[in-house]
Amino acid sequence: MHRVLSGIQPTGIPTLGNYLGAIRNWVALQDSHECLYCVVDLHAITSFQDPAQLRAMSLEMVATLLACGIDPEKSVLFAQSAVSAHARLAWIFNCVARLGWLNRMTQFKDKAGKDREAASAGLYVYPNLMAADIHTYHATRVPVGDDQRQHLELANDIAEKFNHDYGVDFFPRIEPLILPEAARVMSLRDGSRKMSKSDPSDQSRINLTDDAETIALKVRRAKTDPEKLPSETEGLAGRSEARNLVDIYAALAGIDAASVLRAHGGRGFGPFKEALAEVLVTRLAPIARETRRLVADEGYLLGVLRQGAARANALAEPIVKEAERLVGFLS
Ligand code: AQP
Repeated sequence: MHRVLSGIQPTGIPTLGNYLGAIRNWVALQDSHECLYCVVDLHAITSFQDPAQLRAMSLEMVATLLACGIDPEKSVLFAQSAVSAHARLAWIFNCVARLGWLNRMTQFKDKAGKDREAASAGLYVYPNLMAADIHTYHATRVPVGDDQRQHLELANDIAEKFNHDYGVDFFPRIEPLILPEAARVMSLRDGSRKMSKSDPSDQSRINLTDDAETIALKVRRAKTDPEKLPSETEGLAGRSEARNLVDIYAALAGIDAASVLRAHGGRGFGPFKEALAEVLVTRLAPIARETRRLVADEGYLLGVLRQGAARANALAEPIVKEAERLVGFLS
């Protein structure tokens, strides 16, 4: 059975992008794989986080994951900072990865923006920590959105170089598990940018805790173009905003884009947006309700995290100890 690992940053309320690109896939994998899911707070502080806010967002993230269907009995659900093996292996990987490799990472360029000199060193080595998250458990399958594909290739390059440098076959190859539909959900305000929980504009995203009215309003205001919806997928070429809404509908309804256009093509965006809002509300309202219930029970959430950290530590410790021994550390 393949071991699965994935993580999510507690940097805001998870979005529809996180859900369609990653979380729903996490839920589906629980029955067929050994799954570890972590709230990656070490990654979160690569951009400054207010401490009280980070704590609250971490708990809300755990509540949301549980509300989406992560079962803490089946999966190991934990906070990254509670397992020191991640940071120890990340340091070793900082010394294995080459600067030239990191310089090619597009996420760093996107997140650092124009003022690259002011970005944290942590943001720069973020992909090395992500590689450590996975290799700490010898996980071989990683369910993520398409935006993380480049980081997974880097994680394989790091493992290969470690194995080569130390003359071992210790870290296995990993494969991404990316769902084709809605693998990359785009911003509602700009079809060329991905939907992101830390985007300054709340109108750019659907949060998993948005109520029905907010969802309807955001969808109504979503940027589109003056043309009608096409009846065939070829007609979506060069129309990133229209494609995004169609892809979202398709992913939520469990059908392909062609079927969406057969039902809604040839008409303006108005009626389609109404139908889309309805599908969104049907799917997200139960998640929002359950998240609210769980957030009120902090004791339960902390208990889930404690139990998850104990299980994660037991799996990680022997693997990272062995990596440290291979490197030549005395400890
Ligand atoms: N727009 C997206 N479409 C598809 N998948 C997405 N993911 C994120 N945005 C989209 C997937 O969600 C998982 C968790 O992401 P993350 O929290 O680790 O960091 P991120 O990729 O940087 O996501 P955000 O929402 O954009 O966070 P912030 O704003 O904090 O940077 C990943 O598997 C990712 O692929």
